[in-house]
Parts: sequence; structure tokens; C-alpha cells
Amino acid sequence: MDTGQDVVYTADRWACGKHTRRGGQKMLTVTPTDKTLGATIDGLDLSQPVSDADFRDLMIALGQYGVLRFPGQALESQDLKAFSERFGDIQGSISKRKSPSECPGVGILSNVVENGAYIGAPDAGQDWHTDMSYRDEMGFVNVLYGIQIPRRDGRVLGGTEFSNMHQAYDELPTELKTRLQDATAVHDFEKFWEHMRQNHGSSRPALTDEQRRLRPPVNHPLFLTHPITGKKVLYANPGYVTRINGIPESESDEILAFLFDYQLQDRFRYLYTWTEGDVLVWDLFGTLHRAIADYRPDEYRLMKRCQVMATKIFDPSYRKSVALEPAFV
Ligand SMILES: O=C(O)CCC(=O)C(=O)O
Ligand SMILES: [Fe+2]
Repeated sequence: MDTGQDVVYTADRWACGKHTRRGGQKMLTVTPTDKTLGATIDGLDLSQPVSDADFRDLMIALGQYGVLRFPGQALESQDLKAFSERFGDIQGSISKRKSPSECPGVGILSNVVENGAYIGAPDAGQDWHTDMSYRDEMGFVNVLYGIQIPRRDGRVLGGTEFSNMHQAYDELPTELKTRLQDATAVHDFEKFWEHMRQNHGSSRPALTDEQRRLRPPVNHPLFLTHPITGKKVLYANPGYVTRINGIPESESDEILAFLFDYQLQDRFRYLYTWTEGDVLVWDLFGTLHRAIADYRPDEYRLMKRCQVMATKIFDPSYRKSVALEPAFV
């Protein structure tokens, strides 16, 4: 039995480079990209339960690399859900659309049309944002499973792009870090929704009063301590943040305009190119992301998705079970 007791977490686990857990029965391999984010995890079949020891390794890799790719998976919706639930509870939807996967908590992102209707959300996340920053209970990770990926002339389309918010915080001007060290910001669900309708030709209907009531604006620290790394991240995203609290509106507008521009500089960015069978898990605290809509309506893309909330990651007993230091939460 793999008890995980042979896994020792020391500072060198944070060193860059390919590493394989020693001592366990399985050989889980973490291979970082040479970019600012991203690593490939080999040696895990996600249709099977992941051992505690392997899960702890994944958690550490997630904090360090932000975006984890698990290639060559063959999953039922239930498998995707079971794996996702290891990270926390799955967010329910406020849309009336019934999940065609018939598996509550597993959503479909797709431009495929059946019987005159999209089988899933056709334009989810097509500009920079952070899922669920607009909720009191923030998002922790997204888990996407790539089933159909569009290609044209041999080129893969429909990538997902990320930006590194650990690095963005680190490189912020010291003066700004100091001045805003205790600041909070307002995150409003409707901002992104309306942006998609008004600037991206989205066919999504305006939010109903009921939907607006279910998603009121919320406040979160502008600089958040990351629950895995214990380091600060810039927790602001152009999709949902409308205001920095406690300073005049004109100053808030000015700083936000600076931050939204600053945080998307090339050196923070990582473009992920999909292959069918990939599962991608990304850290919603340490990254921003967007879906690249560079494919036509007749070039099909199909993903299954679980959005996992930060319901467990701040909970001391859960943190202990995944071998995270409780000190900084
Ligand atoms: O479809 C994608 O590549 C990402 C969509 C998105 O924003 C999400 O799943 O959170
Ligand atoms: Fe998203």
C-alpha cells in the first residue's frame, strides 16, 4: 500500500527541473515547460483514484507551475468529477441550461450544435479573467478535459492562455505593493458577462434580476496569500474587478488601468496548445486565463469542465491531509 509516508517535502521540491517522486509505487513525473508556467504530469491514470501521496505531489506542482497537463486520459464525466472533487467542492451553475453530460457539476464548453442548440457554453472565458473571483467562496482550480480540438491546415486552434500572477506580484513596483498592501477590490460577475455581450458579440442573454441577486459584487484582498505557496499573488483580473476600495474612484480607475495592462505583459504569459485526451488543471489564484476564439463555427471544439471552489483548500484538516503547512492561512 502506498501510504505516502515516504514522501518528504523539503525546499528542494521547489527547485525547477524534472522530478519524480521516489519511494512510492507509482512513478509520477513532473516535467516543467521552459516557460513561466506549466508542467506535464505523466504516470497517472485519472480514471482511477489518485493516491494521497500522488495527490500531494500534484498540489505542490500546482502551486509551483500553475498549470498542470495530464496527457492521454480517457475519462467518463464521473471520473472527471471524482478527480476534481479531490481539490474542493464543484461550483453549481446559475444558468438554466441543463448539463448535457447528465452529470451534475460537469459542464460542457462547446460550439457543437445539436437539434438547433449549442450542446454547451460556446463562448466561455473568451477574454482575460479568473473564474469565480466574483464569489465570496473564490475559485481554487479549474479542471478541463479536451475531447475535440479544432485544427486548420495542421495548426491547432482554440488554445488557452495564462498569465502568471505570482510573478506579476513579485515584479510590481515596491511603492505600489506598500501603498496597497491591505487594499481590497470589488469583483462583479456582471462586468464580464456584459463585456462579452457588448464587445464580443456574445449571444448570451442579459442577466436576469434573479441571476444578479445570486451573484452580488464581493470584496477580496488585492494581494492575496496563495494557499499552496504561501507567497503573495496579484489577485485582480480585468474580467471582474471594478474598483479598489478605500481610495478615490479616479485613483482606483487609474491604478486598475495600470494593473490590467501590466499583468498581461508577454513575460508573464503562457499559451497552452491542446491535444485530445489532455486534462488541464490550473490554479485560479496564481494565474489569469482566457480561451482563444480563433476557430470558426464549423471547426468544432468540445471540452468538459469542473470548476472547483476554494471550499477545502483553506480548511486546516484538508490542508493537513494534503501535507500543506498550516502556518500561512
Ligand atoms: O475553454 C477554455 O479554454 C477556457 C475557458 C474558461 O475560461 C474556463 O474554463 O474557465
Ligand atoms: Fe475561465
